[in-house]
Amino acid sequence: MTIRVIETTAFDDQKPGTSGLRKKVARFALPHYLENYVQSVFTVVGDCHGKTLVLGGDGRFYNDVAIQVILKMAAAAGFARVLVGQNGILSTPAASAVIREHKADGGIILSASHNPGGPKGDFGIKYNLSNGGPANETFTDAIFQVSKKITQYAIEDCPDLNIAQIGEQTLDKTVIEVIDPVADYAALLKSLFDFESIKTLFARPDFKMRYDALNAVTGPYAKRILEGMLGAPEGTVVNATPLADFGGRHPDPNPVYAADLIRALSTPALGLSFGAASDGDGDRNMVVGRNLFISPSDSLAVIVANARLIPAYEKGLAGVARSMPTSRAVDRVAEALGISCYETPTGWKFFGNLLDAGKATICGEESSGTGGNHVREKDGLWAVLCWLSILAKTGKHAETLVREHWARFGRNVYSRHDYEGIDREAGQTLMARLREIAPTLAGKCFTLPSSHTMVIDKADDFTYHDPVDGSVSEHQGIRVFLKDGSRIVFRLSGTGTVGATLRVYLERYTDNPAHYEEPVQTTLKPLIDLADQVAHIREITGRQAPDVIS
Ligand code: VG1
Ligand code: CO
Repeated sequence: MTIRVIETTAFDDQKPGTSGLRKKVARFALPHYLENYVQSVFTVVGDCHGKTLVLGGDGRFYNDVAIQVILKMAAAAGFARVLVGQNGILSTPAASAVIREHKADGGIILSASHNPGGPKGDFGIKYNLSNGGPANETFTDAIFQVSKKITQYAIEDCPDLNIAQIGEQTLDKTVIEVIDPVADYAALLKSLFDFESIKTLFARPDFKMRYDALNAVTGPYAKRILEGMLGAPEGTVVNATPLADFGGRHPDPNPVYAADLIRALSTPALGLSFGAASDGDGDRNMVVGRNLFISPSDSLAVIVANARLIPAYEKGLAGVARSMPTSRAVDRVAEALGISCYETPTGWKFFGNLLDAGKATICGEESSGTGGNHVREKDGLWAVLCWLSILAKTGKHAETLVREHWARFGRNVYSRHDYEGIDREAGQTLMARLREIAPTLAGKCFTLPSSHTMVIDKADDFTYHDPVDGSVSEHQGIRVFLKDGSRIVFRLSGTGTVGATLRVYLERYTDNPAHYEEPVQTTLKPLIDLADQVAHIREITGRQAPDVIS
């Protein structure tokens, strides 16, 4: 076998964002673009001899091409073994599970997650460390530094490998092991939950579930686990075949892109009682009750409040963590349970240290991400199994559990407004201006179009001090706290690939039951108006309204 060393020139835009490097497929397909990045990752890994790498992706367009390139580069780098998902498939949580189960040194996950796919869509690549979690900022910064100076990369000169059959083969001195993408992950979930109890739920005549895999990677996982192991009727999982372009859909499980599912749960003739969906790479989840979209922040709080009903957590939780923009509903539960609640920046990589150190057992984000300490990624199907366990043990419907939760803890009414693909400079101007005025906002009184007045208590730019390794992450979002306990957060997305995406997170706490059934956007109207007054969103972005409200 010959290793070819290819001369290359560096690209200046290979800086990983919130979750790996994401670009349009056309950019990734440029000569040397993918190879430069992969070589930069291997350079930061160091001497790869004797090491084991896990490799797989969400099956989106370009997954098959990239898998072959990476296998050949991994062999050239000297890895002892590469565990690759059959046909190049591994969901993000399954990749994390495989890394941990096989004590691999790291893993490459090919995905742009919730971003659209297809030839005109997005592609992405992410490196995870030996704990199964996304590489930390020190590691991703190092990749970027190397990528700016790279001059050559090494690749085996050989035909493409057959990765359709499970089993081992060798490429030069590297063992390439094609693995069943579902097996390790399914076994791990089985060890955490009471599958017999969930089976009785599926046998109940008043329980009917729909799981929408959005034509993305979770289809085969959900089919095998829900319909195979848990006895859900065939047809429970819909859109179950992963498609390279997700069937033209946006694989993001939120009320806009999974509107069908929400409608189905409001259609009595279908007889559905519980709905769930996941994203492109299977780490996100959305849960829906009858006539009720359950906000991810509330879902996290309900899971934590009822965690003792799940075998893996029956002895209680060490602590919980949420990303800063996530609503503070879970904080109230943590307080009632007498456990710590950590607040981290956006992105799963910040939870890794807390999970490794045993400080947190369950973590969550407002963007439909929830996960436990069984892996180091958020985990869509795991979250759904948490819900199914709780439904099975309590015998209650999801919407009842949520309403009982509000009655006990009050409701953190919550919404996120996204302004997608705005002008990059406009986005930066808006944030820079906010950062500048934040220290002057305390005590300021704003009169809204409704004549309602609101007083700001304090505002800042969130800085995270990692309690485990002492690292500091600055500029993680502008937080505006109101005197009445409400909060607005502003930040720019780190996963978009076109212009800039402004995210505005709105949260208002109420323990007045009269508000519980009011439309969320109505309850939040004063905050929506205030956000525009403080940040001049319409004026600076030229947009009159958000593109996506979740
Ligand atoms: C978004 C979400 C964030 C999530 C990240 C990766 O990041 O807000 O909570 O961790 O996507 O999720 P951003 O920077 O665009 O706000 V996934 O499922 O796309 O890997
Ligand atoms: Co995802």
